[in-house]
Amino acid sequence: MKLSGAQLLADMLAGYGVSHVFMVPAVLRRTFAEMERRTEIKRLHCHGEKAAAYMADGYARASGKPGVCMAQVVGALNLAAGLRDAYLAHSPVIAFTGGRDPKTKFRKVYQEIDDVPAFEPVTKWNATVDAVERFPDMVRQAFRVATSGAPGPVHLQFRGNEGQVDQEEADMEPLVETQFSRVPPFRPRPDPESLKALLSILEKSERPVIVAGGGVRASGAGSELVALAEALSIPVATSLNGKDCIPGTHPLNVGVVGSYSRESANRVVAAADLACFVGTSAGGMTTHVWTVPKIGVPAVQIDIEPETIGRNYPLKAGVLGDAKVCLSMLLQACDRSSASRRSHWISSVRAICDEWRDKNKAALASEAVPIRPERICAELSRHVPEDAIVLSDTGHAGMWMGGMYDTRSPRQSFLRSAGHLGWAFPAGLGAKCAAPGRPVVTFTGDAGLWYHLGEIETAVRWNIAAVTVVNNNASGNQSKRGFDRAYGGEQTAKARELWTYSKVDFARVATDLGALGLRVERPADFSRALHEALKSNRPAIIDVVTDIEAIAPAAVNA
Ligand SMILES: Cc1ncc(C[n+]2csc(CCOP(=O)(O)OP(=O)(O)O)c2C)c(N)n1
Repeated sequence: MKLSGAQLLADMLAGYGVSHVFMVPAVLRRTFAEMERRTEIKRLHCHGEKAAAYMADGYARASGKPGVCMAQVVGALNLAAGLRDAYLAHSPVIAFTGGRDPKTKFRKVYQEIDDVPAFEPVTKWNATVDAVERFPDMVRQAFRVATSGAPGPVHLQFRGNEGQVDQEEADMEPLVETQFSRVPPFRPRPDPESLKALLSILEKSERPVIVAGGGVRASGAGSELVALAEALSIPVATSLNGKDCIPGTHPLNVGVVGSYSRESANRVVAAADLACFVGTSAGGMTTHVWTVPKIGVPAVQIDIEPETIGRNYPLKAGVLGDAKVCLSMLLQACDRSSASRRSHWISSVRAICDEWRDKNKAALASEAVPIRPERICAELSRHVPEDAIVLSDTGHAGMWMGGMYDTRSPRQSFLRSAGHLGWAFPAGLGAKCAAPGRPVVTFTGDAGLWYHLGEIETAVRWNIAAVTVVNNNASGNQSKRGFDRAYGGEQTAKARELWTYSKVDFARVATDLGALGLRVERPADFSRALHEALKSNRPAIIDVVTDIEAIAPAAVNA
């Protein structure tokens, strides 16, 4: 079949089920023209390449389908910067850029450097497409790598600063392997012996805890996780990335463990006599730099990546396989009568969780003005619809939402920035593109929103009806504690210049840009604003005026 690269690429992306691409022009221009002629794919041009990458990332995490973002040669590193969070979060993002032409490279071509090495640390696969005949196999490999194993970003650089290789023609077939159009394409089954060994340790333990991570959500294994925890009476802590694997309201859920966490989860994991890691790399964030649990505590681990099993904790048993398959096999084989061994443990776990709730009750219900962030989290726990996708930025936003927010239903999704401030707002727009039928509610600080404020205009232009809640304290006050320390305990007015901003009414900014802008100054008004925003079917910014002195509790209290 004689096709241009542009025609083939448009057909293949449609074949893989891509509904939106996020980019800053000008790259693959002919491909965009062919998308319009041949497909239903929406082509969203954004105000920055990093935001485009974050939108693709939010799209990918919300749907499990690869998110596609693009940039021309001079925007390539801006796009690479945006892949860093997807890489850390194991999110299947596919990035296309324009790149150097062998006919002109090394001649000081306008805007050009060798971008390829910069993609190396933020991708699972980083490759160049130099001949149009290679489009079909390279695109298939991009989807294969992005979705398989532990998912992650992929970069293809197309020849020509704008990827003009897409103009050329060849005999090509737009063959699509739909298996790789979403995560997970494979569900590897574990070795039965290794699973048996793990189960026997689990059954014998008296104070076990499961630590569930993003691998459980990627595998769609939340219900198997909950069923196993119930069958064996094992409390579940999650990483921030795995927060939606078990509803916040489930009696066995002790909360998010680690640094951006809930104190009850850290106390339970610290008191456990066995840690069972499932779909988590047990990295620094989830273990509060390998102190919760302490290294040396008996541990077992299930993961789809062989090199993750045992990397951070010496193991009594390790199992290689898909989380959903492993958990359902454990459920089938387990001896439910062993649960009685853990009744004491479950009572003390409940007491720890109740203590946390009592301790935070006042803050969660606070009527204070300016508003306390804990109250916003409590309002969100109560009023966000059961099928919503909730996103949280990092820093303080991650601490507040990791610790204080509860999902109410297995149908609710929770997506979080893996460390980059400013990720959540554009990621929320991408999530809404991926799941237009689901409510999307993003929680961010004002410093986080500032990064990609211009994307409010993108949301208005495409009527992306995501709701963004801004914890607006006119500062990046997570940094306050650190600067207090740096200044020997007391800050000067000059010191505050390092982390405070002007007071801005983001509801007004949003209104001026054509979105729905709502400002909330009193806690009692929040739920009405949230309902109005969700009902409006428009992009909405809820600007909440909060207390600059509110600092999230530290992960571990001595
Ligand atoms: C790309 C990036 N740069 C810097 C940081 C460091 N950082 C973490 S939180 C924070 C300030 C957060 O401010 P805001 O979003 O307003 O929330 P607040 O702390 O005020 O609640 C900064 C600068 C980061 N996480 N990511």
